[in-house]
This record gives sequence, structure tokens and C-alpha cells, in this order.
Amino acid sequence: MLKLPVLYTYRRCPYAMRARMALCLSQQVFVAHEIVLRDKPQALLAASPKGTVPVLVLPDGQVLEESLDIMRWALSQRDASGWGASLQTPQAQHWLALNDGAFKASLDRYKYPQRFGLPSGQGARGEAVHAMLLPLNHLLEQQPFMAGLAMGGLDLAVFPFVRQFAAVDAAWFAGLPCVAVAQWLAQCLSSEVFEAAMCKLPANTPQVFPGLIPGPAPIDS
Ligand SMILES: N[C@@H](CCC(=O)N[C@@H](CS)C(=O)NCC(=O)O)C(=O)O
Repeated sequence: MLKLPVLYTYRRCPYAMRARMALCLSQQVFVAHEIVLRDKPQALLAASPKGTVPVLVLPDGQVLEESLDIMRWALSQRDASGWGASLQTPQAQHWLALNDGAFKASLDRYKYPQRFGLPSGQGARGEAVHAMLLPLNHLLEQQPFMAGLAMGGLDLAVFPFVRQFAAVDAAWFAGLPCVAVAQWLAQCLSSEVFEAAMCKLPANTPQVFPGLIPGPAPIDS
């Protein structure tokens, strides 16, 4: 029987979102295992003892345990519209390091100040705005997407985190001087690939991921 890649995933995790979007775009048929964070499956921990999601276990036993590696793997398999190119540039390295580093750290302190012994998350959200959102807004004032005119892999890697940041206090976010970011986020949220990747799965019920999106129409010969 054909063995399929298995993705351990968690619907609301921004790292898992980017991985699922890349898998959908590459039209990979894969089994999705929606986990419960407090009760991780033994098979996940056996494959990847660090216990974070997403994790992709390939049919040959190879384990990809970083979301960006999963994105790059998926888009190296099939990438009819060139989504992967924007992940390979020096600018992408800069934005990904900023997003997964300082911005994510501030986002966590903003969302969960008590976990960090902070009286509130307001200082952290200000840091996030200065480190990430204002520079991103500046970029998006020049061009509609992070790598230019079309949405690309870099947008997919970053927007799930900005989505989470915006959702903490939507009214406050709407008042930021970051109109270009807000417009970009709205476009990303309304994209077909995001909708496909966010389909709901019951926990601990591995199944072929239903959220695949159609590929480009075949060329008539
Ligand atoms: N660097 C990892 C980070 C993944 C990560 O931290 N995922 C979170 C969920 S959003 C997680 O699994 N945390 C483990 C836990 O909460 O127990 C990646 O890019 O895949």
C-alpha cells in the first residue's frame, strides 16, 4: 500500500499553518494528525522528542521537525506557481529570523504576560510594533506582498504570526499606523490556500488531509 507523509499538526499553531499551506500548495497528499498539545501522541515524541508541531514524517522515515524545513521540502516537490522562490533570498532570511525570533518572543509576552511574570503585555506589544510591524509596513507600502507583486512563500511563513498578534486586541491593532500591513493581512486571510489549510479535523483522528487545493489547469496538447 502507498505510504503517505504524516504531518503532526495543531490547527491554531502559526508554525503548523505555514507548513500546511505549503503542503496544500504543493498538492501533497498527506495524512494529518491533529494533536492535543497537553497529550502528545507517542508516535510524535518517538519521531521528534522535542515535541513541537509541526512535524512531518516522510515515507522513507526522514523526519522534518522545523516548519520552515517542511515548507521548503513541500515546495521543492512541486511548485507550479513559484511560491518557494521568495523563501530563498537574503531578504527572506532577514524577515524569517526577525519573525521567528524577536517578533515571536514579543508576541508570546504580549499574549501571555503572566507566564513571563509581567504585569501586562503592553511593553512587549510596543517592541513588536517597532521591531517588526513598522518595518513590514514600510516594505508593504512599496509593494503588495513581501517579495513583490504576488503572494509567495515568505508571506505564508510570516502572516500567521501577524494574524495572531492582530487578534490579541483587534481594535487596538486597527488603530496602528500600519494600514499596509492590515491590507496585506486581509489579503492573506482571504486567500484560497489559507482557507484550504484551516479545515477542521477532529483531534487524534489521523486522516488524509482534505484541504487540498486544485492545481493549475492542464495544458491542452
Ligand atoms: N521552531 C519550530 C517551533 C514550533 C513550535 O514551537 N510549535 C509550538 C506550537 S505553536 C509547539 O509545538 N509547542 C509545544 C508545546 O506547546 O508543548 C518550528 O518552526 O516548527
